[in-house]
Amino acid sequence: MEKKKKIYFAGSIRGGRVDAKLYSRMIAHMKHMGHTVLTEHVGSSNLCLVEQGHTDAAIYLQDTAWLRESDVVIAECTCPSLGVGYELAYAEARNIPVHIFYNPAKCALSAMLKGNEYFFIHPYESEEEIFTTLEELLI
Ligand code: 6IA
Repeated sequence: MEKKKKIYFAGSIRGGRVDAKLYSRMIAHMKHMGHTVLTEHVGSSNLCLVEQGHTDAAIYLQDTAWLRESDVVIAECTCPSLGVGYELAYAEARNIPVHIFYNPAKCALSAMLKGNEYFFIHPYESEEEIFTTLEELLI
């Protein structure tokens, strides 16, 4: 029987919300597969409202706890984000598998990610490809 995973989904927040709807669809797809996504808020459309009332220190403590708890990190990195870069290095330091998705037509992925053999890099052209890859790697 396939094992249901605890997934840390990483996507840009203060780095820019241009891909927020894509994050939301990726999160919905992983949940539909029966997995737990610890960071569902990353795909939320009214994050600015929700963000009020959480101190940055509390966010950092909660997110790093979720990272340590996760079985795998799935990141969408087309929109560059300092926070996501930090999270990927944090996961690498703890031997948590990291899968990075990006659209090469829209960005040049940082050499610090693309050049690191630890990371599984998934360039994609269409959203369909993302979903197919997620299904293959989350079994
Ligand atoms: O530098 P960035 O803000 O783009 O970093 C984005 C990454 O940091 C995401 O993958 C998140 O896991 C994490 N992150 C950044 N801001 C928040 C946040 N803000 N909450 C949770 N994780 C965050 C408050 C909104 C929340 C209370 C709904």
